[in-house]
Amino acid sequence: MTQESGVSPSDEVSAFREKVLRKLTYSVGKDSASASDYDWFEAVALAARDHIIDHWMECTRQTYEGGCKRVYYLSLEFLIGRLLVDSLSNLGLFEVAREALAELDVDIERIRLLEPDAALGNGGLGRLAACFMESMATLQVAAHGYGIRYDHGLFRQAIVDGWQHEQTETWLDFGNPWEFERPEVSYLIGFGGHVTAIPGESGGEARHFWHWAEGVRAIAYDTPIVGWRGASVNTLRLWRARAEADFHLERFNAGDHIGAVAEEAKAQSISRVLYPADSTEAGQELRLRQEYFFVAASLQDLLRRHLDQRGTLDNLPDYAAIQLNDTHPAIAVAELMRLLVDVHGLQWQHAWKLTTATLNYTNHTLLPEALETWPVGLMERLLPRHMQIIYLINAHHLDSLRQRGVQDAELLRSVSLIEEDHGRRVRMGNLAFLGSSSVNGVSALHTGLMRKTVFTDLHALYPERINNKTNGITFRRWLYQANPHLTGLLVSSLGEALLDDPQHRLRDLEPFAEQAAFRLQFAEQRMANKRHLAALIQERLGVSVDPAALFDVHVKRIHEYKRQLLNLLHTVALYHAISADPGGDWVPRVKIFAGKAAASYHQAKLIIKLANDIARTINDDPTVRGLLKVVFLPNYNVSLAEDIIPAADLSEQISTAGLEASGTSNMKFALNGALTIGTLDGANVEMSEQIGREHMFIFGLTAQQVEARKRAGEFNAEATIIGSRRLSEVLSAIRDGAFSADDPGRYVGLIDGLYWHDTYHVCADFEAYWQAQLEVEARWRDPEQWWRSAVLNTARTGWFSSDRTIREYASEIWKVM
Ligand code: T68
Repeated sequence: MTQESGVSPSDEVSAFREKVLRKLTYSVGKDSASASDYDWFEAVALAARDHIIDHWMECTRQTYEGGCKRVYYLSLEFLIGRLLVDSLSNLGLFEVAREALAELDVDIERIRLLEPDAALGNGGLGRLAACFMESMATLQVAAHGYGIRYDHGLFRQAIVDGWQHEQTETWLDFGNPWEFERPEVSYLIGFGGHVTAIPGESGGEARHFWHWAEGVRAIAYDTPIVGWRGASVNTLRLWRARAEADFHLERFNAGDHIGAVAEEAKAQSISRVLYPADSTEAGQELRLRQEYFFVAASLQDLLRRHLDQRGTLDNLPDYAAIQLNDTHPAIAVAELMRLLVDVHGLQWQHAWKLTTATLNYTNHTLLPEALETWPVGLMERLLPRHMQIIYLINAHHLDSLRQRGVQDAELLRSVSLIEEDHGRRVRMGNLAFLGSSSVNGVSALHTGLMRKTVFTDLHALYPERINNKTNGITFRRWLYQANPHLTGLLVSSLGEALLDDPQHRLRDLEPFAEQAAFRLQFAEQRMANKRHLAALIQERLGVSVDPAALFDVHVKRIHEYKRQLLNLLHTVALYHAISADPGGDWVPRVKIFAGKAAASYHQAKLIIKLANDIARTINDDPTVRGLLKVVFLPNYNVSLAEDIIPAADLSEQISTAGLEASGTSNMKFALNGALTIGTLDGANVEMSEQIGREHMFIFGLTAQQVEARKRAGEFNAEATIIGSRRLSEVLSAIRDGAFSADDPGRYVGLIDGLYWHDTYHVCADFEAYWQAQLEVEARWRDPEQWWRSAVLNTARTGWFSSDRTIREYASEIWKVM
């Protein structure tokens, strides 16, 4: 778990102990006799924070004095999880803290669990941002993360009678020991109103003035992010929305008490919750407000910092690189132009050069429903000046193409910033593309598809712009902290140096895969994790599972394209097979599911219910004799992932090929020694190149084959179903209510949908998946081969370190290395 494996020097331990006691007394206001576990947690966090602050100030000073270029990572999501062990471990203080607390009769393993997860993200995109922040601090890339300090992060998922219920998440209820409120760092962000212009002198450019109608204050909250061995400390600056005091006080004084409060509530709603449902018009508007709010505050903040230090904006791109995490901050293109032209008086062309040289954009999805567009009417109402700027960018863009001889009306339509077909809308992807010097995808396959599909025409016009940066994960959290057992084994085999350069040194593990004694130790370490997970399953669900069984794990957001349904069909097929031959030589398996569905995504919520229905039926069926168990663990989050992933034997990465941009849990599982069953989708493709296909279970249609079927309109699965007795029986059982006696019709629509329009090719891939699962069982029956593959998975996953990814961003996009 930490780099200090031996005993900690006793003076360090006693110094830390004293520090914790001081924090407990003077910051928490408790004495050790009356302190609750949470009080202890807070005291330890504050003690750790002191250590970080020393490094933090030093780093900030060095960056300032060194005058180096800074990276700004703009993201509407940072899925951080807990920070206590992360911070202590990166500071080399975890063992010190453990011993210091033990002397005080406090168990660090117990108090660490009291820290709530900072769940300011939905899934992979937000977790990637958190991994990147840690890697940037480790690699001493001077970086600021910018986002929103949501009062409520992603909802807490409760499973009631098998159905998902969303509950408000309250991570700030007991305060947040990691953050610093900076009331002095605040900006006024405008919305609405109108624009006036005065003509430029002697034919020059006109000057525009945006008279916004409503002002919301953005207040900074800073969290220090410490890198491995305290290498450097960067800042995550999150904005909280507050009503502008003068605004509502005037109304209040004028007697409009309700109006004044409403004003305040409206302003504060901007940072109230992560991603409000966007299916209603009101929700959409709030989302756009969030996007503009944090972009405007962040850009003002970084321009102020730049001007303080350089006195001019002319060299902005030499000292600042901004990365837009998906299109959510894409309004930055128009806002930076507005700040440069309207506020700082730069000429349009000059401003455009600076903007495009400073901004870069990462795309995370090609799913049409996830590509952001905003109604022109809404933009005009909320951000009237930005809409003008977007029109002007578009006019320059289309003019320059015509000048280059592009006449094709169809092409011009497709690369325009405005979509004309379904009511006029602003295409944020195109805006981000045009406003950036680099546009990247997150895996080789995904980047290739970006060029061929969503951005095909823009790519033809700007062939240099799209590039690939395959995702990565931070090994500090996902190996050292999540899996101390395995980390200990790796360190004792490869030496301490592994911890400083796992990306390259893990390869040295390869020869160990051939040693029976090592494979045994490897399996034993993982068995400890499996016992821990089994206990957690027992505690949370009351289901007992055998740690010796094959732990087959499918955890991620619930989405049709991720195909949890395909796994459930396999589960039922296996159940049928076991029931038909209960005395057969079956591989005992535990199917473990977890994940949240968007509150408004009915089909995904139905799939959760189906998983729970299937789990209940199978777990209660005595003929199965425990050979197959199914569990759905509620409230999947970063902390639960840290418990589940190190205990998995089989990692399910079975999305419809071409639809998962990258995936990152696939990397976490492989690093921890699980074998992957997966399609050739996202980063699975590169994983199979690194790890070797023979150490994974690759099956199913390729992205090309999926595309060909789509083009041919092959969505009707009837023939496929008729051709597979196994599949037919599974579908009939589910459809006819075998798992839903209380409501036999519950799954009729779901199953009929598969027959007539199998959008995600679940049926088409079913037989191949079944065969791949048979291979899994064959390998599992041969422990020598299984554990050999497992060790090689760990040994060959080094390339998926987010340190590697960040080095690529730093040298090729940001030019800071
Ligand atoms: C994920 N995207 C990709 N989106 O699905 C995954 N989207 O393949 C990839 O590994 C990961 O990004 C990192 O690159 C997301 O997580 C969102 O969370 C999201 C949120 C709001 C709107 C759209």
